[in-house]
Order: sequence, then C-alpha cells, then structure tokens
Amino acid sequence: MVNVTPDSFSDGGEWFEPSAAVAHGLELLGEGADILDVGGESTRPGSVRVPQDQELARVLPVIERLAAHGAVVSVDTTRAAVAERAVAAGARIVNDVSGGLADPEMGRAVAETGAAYVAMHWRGHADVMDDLEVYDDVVADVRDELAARMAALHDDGVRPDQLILDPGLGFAKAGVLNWPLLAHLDALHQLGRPVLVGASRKRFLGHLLADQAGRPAPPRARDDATAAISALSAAAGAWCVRVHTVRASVDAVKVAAAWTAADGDARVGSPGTSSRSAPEALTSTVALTTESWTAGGQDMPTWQDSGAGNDDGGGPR
Ligand code: PMM
Repeated sequence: MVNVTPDSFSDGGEWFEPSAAVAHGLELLGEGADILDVGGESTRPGSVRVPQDQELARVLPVIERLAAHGAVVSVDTTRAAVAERAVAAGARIVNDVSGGLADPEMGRAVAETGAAYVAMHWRGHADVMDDLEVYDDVVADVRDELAARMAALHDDGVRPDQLILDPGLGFAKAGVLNWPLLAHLDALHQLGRPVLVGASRKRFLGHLLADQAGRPAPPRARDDATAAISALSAAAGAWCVRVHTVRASVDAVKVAAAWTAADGDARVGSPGTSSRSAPEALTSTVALTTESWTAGGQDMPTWQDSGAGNDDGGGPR
C-alpha cells in the first residue's frame, strides 16, 4: 500500500511526498505486489477527515505516475469525486472502506466508471468507529451488512462482477472480534464474490503479540504475524491480501498454494469450499497492492480500462 498521508497508524507518513510514494510503490511492485493501493486519508482510529481538495492533491500525482509505469492501481477513498478523478488518472480499482456508506454518490460513480470496487464492511468514520462495536454474531452480522451493501450498490447500477468484498478488520471491531471473521472467511465467500483481507499491522495483532507487561507490539513488529495471516487467508480462498511489506506475504501465498495443491481434490468441492479457486490458480496470481494485496487467484474482478495513464511506460511490470 502507498499511504500518502502524514499520519497513517502503521507507516507513519513515510511516503507523504509524491516522489517518495511513487518510489515506494515501484519498490513494492518489484517485490511482487500485483496492485498498488494509494490512499490520501488516514483511517486510523480517532483520525479526523482531510478536506477533499487535499485528498485529491495527495493521491492524483501518485496514481498518474504509478499507472504510467503500468501498475494496477487502486485508490483508497470513501469519496465519489475522488474515486472518479482517480479512475480518470489511471486507477482501475476503487477501494472504499465504507462500502459506499460514507458518500451516497459512490455507487453511481463506480457504476459509471466501470472500475472494480472493494466494498469493505464499515459502520462509521474513524472518529466514532470504536463506539460501534456491538454485534449479535460478528460473522453473521458482517456478512448480512455486506449483503445489504451489495443490494444497494446493485440498485445504483454497479454490476456484481465489479465487486470485491472485505470484512473490514479493525473497523468497528475490537481485538477479539477480528478472529472469528478470519476463521469464517467462508461466510463472505457465500456472497459469491472475491474476498480481500486487510489485517496488516492492525491493533488486534499488536494485542496478540503483547509483551509480558501487556504492552501491544508496535506496528512494525506485526509483520511476521501479518504474513501468517496472508498464508492462512490464501489457503482459505481469499482473493487478495492488503499488506505493508510485500515479500513475506508473496512467499506466504506461495506456501499456501503449494500446500493446498498437495491437498488436491479432497478439498475442492468439499462443504464450504465451492467458491474457492482451484489450488493451482493461487500460484499464478500473487496479487498485491501498494497497500499491497496478495490475490489468492480467484477470478479477477472486471474493470474497464480507463485508458488514462496506462500506456506501459516501461516500469517494472
Ligand atoms: N485497512 C486500512 C485502510 N484501507 N482497505 C481495505 N480494503 N481493507 C482494509 O482492511 C483497510 C483498507 C487501514 O490500514 P492502513 O492505515 O494501514 O492503511
């Protein structure tokens, strides 16, 4: 991922300057990322929103330049206007952590652009999300709320094949609530679309890896656990993992692919696995974004090539 923000919780504004963000994105591609996710607004718990103009000024130059290098770019935004401008600048995927709830125009914008769309489970902006963590059954509630988003997006004209679903780990979910969502990715697969998992460096990993005094592990000390989740997610049929450090997750996905392939037909078609890709497919697409995503090899969602900035400029891919 390429966070063009001064205050992302996990990489602390390291890539705030456009040229640094572009260089970082190219480096991630070189490490095996398939998709670069460019965001200009932090979603860290408690953070306040940045004005739209500022968000645009942060992401557009980075998207243009990465797309010109031939990268598949996604824009991490909850604003329809930013999504539209980003697609015009070369982004092919809109990654909306609000699943269309933050901006009523988002569905229409996604339908009109034809971009692929990541609909993440969300209940409220970062300043209030920690107060919205009440669930009867976190897995069933997240699945049902995402199903409701799919229906609303469909009403706005979004085609089902544009959609990718995401459980929204850490968003209105306290530490322990995240594990059942990971353990039951099959519940999201029941909705019939590829699933993206964004666990990288999140708070629940900090708590898992706390020291003896109970102090959470700092974000950078969560990368090995992130790679473990990448392996397990890929083995569970996830299409993509969104990570900060790419190489370990690329390797993790390869391990999952080899492991699953060795399991052969015993798994394919067994209960709860019908929406999974054939195991070999896992190896052929290790999809990552600059927030990097490791795709686990299911059908790529479709998007219309915007044609903007996508002429292969001789970049690493
Ligand atoms: N998490 C963050 C930001 N964007 N997008 C998707 N689709 N899924 C996520 O889980 C997600 C996201 C927050 O993490 P960051 O501050 O490290 O980017």
